Amino acid sequence: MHVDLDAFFAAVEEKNHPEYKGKPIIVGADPKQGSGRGVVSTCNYAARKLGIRSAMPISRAWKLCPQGVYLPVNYELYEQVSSRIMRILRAYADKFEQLGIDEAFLDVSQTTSSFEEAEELARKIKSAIRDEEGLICSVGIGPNKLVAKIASDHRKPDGLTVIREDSVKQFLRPLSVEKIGGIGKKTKERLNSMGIRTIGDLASYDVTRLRKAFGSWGEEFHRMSQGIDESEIVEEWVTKSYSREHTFQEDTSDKGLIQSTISDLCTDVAAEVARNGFFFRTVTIKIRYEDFETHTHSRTLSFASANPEALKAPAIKLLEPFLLTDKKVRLVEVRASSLSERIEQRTLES
Ligand code: TTP
Ligand code: MG
Repeated sequence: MHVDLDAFFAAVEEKNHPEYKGKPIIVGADPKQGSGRGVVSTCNYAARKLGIRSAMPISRAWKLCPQGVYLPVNYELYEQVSSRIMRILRAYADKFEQLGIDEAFLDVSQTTSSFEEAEELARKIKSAIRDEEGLICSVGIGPNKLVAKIASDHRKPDGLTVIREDSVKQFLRPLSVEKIGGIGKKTKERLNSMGIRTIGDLASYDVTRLRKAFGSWGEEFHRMSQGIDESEIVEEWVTKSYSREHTFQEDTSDKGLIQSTISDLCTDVAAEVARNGFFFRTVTIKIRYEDFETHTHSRTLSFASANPEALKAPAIKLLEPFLLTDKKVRLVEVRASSLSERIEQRTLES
């Protein structure tokens, strides 16, 4: 199950200020009567009706709707509301993974025994968020994370979309390729220039040609276009682990810098693991974009190690898909977990 709040920042403002109800609310940079720089973070659905969207220049939003309510981003407030919502959601999940400030994956495959039961649970979750926080969310339910996330976005606001295994292909076929997480604007344009517009186009495209164009990502795109996704829900760091994070001085899209930062963090983390007498098996990276969307991805090795290279190689690989977007990166983190105590190697003589 994937849960995503509707018009999150704007909805929090609307709830705190009943006097704004029904008006277009735009959260983001100061419009300064039309001469402001910067962009729209988000806006409510009344503003979306007028054509305003996230990431649009604020000056353009002003042109479309000078009579709207313009508010600065109060990130601290949204984060407080977010953490209360995440606490509510977590209680319904067997396994829980927060993805961004307003979205999370819930593994409910143990708690529920059918898609009908999962749907019923989703209704309960929607009511709980409405009753306790006065906010509306959309929920997607599917056989895996990929499908659930696309489904939650399908009928916003206040959506509830259930996609069973046997209707995955039919559901995905007509959708634009950019609905697939990891396919950003640039990749979408390259796909379009190859005549690939819908997920259906991608699914029926020759995989060898995709591989030539995008390397191993071509194969991954092809798998995703068929609704295949075996990635697991990554629980927050519950087990003991060692980690280091780095916030860039300025948000960056310099891939070389991001990779070398990850590599340096790996060196430090591996050294700390070794110093404390442990081996690690699980490597996790976290990446936060300029808009605070945050992703974590892990891989568990088949062997335990304290070697920095054993951390670096998978960390760099896990990072790759997150560098395909146009968004700038704010923060990266490397974590080593699934620790085991290091047993000193005995020599033959001893
Ligand atoms: P989203 O879930 O993408 O957007 P949303 O919740 O505003 O609207 P929707 O109903 O379509 O889900 O992002 C969550 C919050 O992240 C959003 O409220 C504001 C912030 N954000 C930005 O600051 N910049 C952006 O470009 C986007 C997309 C979101
Ligand atoms: Mg949202």
